[in-house]
Amino acid sequence: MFQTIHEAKHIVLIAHINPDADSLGSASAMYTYLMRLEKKVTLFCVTERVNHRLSFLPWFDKMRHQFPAKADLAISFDCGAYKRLGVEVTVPLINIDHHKSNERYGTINVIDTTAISTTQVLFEIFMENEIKINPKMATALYAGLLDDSHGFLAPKTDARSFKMAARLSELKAETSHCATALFHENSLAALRLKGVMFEKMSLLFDARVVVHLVTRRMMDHCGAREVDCEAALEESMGLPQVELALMLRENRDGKIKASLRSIGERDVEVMASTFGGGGHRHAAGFDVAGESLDSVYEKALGIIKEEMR
Ligand SMILES: [Mn+2]
Repeated sequence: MFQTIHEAKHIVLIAHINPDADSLGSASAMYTYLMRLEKKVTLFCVTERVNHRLSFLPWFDKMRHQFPAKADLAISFDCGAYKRLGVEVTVPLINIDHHKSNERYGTINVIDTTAISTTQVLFEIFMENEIKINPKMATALYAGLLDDSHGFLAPKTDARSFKMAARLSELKAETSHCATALFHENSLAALRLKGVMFEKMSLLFDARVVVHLVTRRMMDHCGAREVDCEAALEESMGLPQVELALMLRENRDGKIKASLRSIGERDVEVMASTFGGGGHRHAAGFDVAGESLDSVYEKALGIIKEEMR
């Protein structure tokens, strides 16, 4: 991987569609490293309205939404599926990720499915190769760790996560800044949407399954963004009996976006894959084009019934 990087002149760092702190944090840390190597670097993300909570990440302002024509290498971060890149990549591609469902679409694939975040994959590569992690890089790497571990609450959180956090803290990561930006800042629109979502939420199978159906109308009424839905979904997993949660949302592009969450033995990645989606055991998703919310719901319910039988 490093030889390929050293030989390249203009490198594009790709964060996935609707990027999260893990994808963008990984790209940000790599950006700093490549600047040190005096490379020409472009931070690319096809999504134009990126979640503003992530604006604390170094190089956020450098993000571009046009893929540069003259690039000779691309590196993708946290993109399990090729289509999540949101662009046709015709140059050599390094695929750095931790999703079990990764399609291995890269020229070089650096995938560690035991890692809790893509920033953990990158952090360990930097450590192994004795690459100096400065405070900017430490903050970006910590952001991905914090977000993907849901603030160190996710079941996958372990000694390896805490060791990484400790090391990044020593390296001057702005840990409390990351926590505030990712978990404490709230918009009025997001809070309003949460209220509406919990009012409309249904509980099925003796309250072991939560369903949120989020219409375009609900989103527009609250002025909420697509990313604002996720918080309510996560919170509903805290209900005492809940083992599985499904959220279906009408996206602005007309697609139906499904998000699944589970705890314990239930594997939502398998469920999502029956719809051509992917993700992790406890958090997965898929999207469907050309169908109504109700028809996707009916199909998803069929799969859930199978699962809960
Ligand atoms: Mn991730």
